[in-house]
Amino acid sequence: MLDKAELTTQLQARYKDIKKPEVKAVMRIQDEILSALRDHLRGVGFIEILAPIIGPATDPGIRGASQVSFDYYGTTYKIMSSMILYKQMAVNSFDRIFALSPNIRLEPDITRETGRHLSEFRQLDLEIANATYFDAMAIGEQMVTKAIKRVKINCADDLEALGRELKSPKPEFKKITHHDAVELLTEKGFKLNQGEEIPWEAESTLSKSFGDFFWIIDYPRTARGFYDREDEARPGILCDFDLFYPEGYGEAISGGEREYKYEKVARRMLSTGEVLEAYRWYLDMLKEGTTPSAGFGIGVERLTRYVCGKEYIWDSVPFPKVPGIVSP
Ligand code: ASN
Repeated sequence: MLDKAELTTQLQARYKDIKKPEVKAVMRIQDEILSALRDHLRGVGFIEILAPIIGPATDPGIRGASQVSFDYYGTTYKIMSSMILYKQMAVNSFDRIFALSPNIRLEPDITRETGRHLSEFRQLDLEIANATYFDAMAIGEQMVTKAIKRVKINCADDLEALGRELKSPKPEFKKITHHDAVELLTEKGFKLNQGEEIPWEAESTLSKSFGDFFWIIDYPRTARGFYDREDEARPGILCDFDLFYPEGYGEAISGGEREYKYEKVARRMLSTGEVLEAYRWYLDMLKEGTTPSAGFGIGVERLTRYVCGKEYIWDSVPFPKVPGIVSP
């Protein structure tokens, strides 16, 4: 990997690199991926809505990254770290919605070394009214499988130019619980705790050891945001999931069933030190009664990186914003 100074020099001259055939091939593939995802979702009854970019509150569950706040006519506003709260609002209007959501997360400098973090990225975020997390996972695997199929057909030349031999995923993908994933990784020598998120290196190791996409389900409450629903029959366990790429590419999708009861959300928020007043419109909505839902987001640049077989995520986006680096 280039060091910080070299990468800065490279990224500051993006106006040169963007003309390169390899960069153009990635952008054409990205266009195909976006069209395929949209076509698939419209075909199964979703409508596309416009994502919010700013608002009084945003997603706090962003694994150590910082949010960006700014003054909005005398009120503190946030740039969306994810539009999760708004998705829960949108399912009161339509049963199946999706949006291409731009997100800002100021990731720690060190995450540059993972090759899979950007401080500005987009996720295709969707939400389904009255659905279970298994319904959402089924949509996720069909959608990813379709997109890869279309890229293989319509972008065969670009894939070849990039030297990428892209395997066709074979749903249904294997599902393992967070509990079993931690045990498996402990056997491989990782020092992990059951109540925590799985660190990136461990995720990559798991992702290398599976031959195809796979799901980790049922994360512990202590590892996730207040919006993932806790299973009443299994206290401490959430009805949620992540999808992982094979070949060591790590996380693809993150989502779950949503907590929609005011008292539960307020209790979870208070337990992690959130100030309820900051989430006023959201809590007012829950108090009034909101539609239960499940959904997820899939990082567009990470999907592009996997499909194109790129080592670094900054080679999977036209205008990369890499943690710690100042560039166009
Ligand atoms: N988009 C994710 C979801 O739907 C949330 C996130 O990005 N943290 O669950």
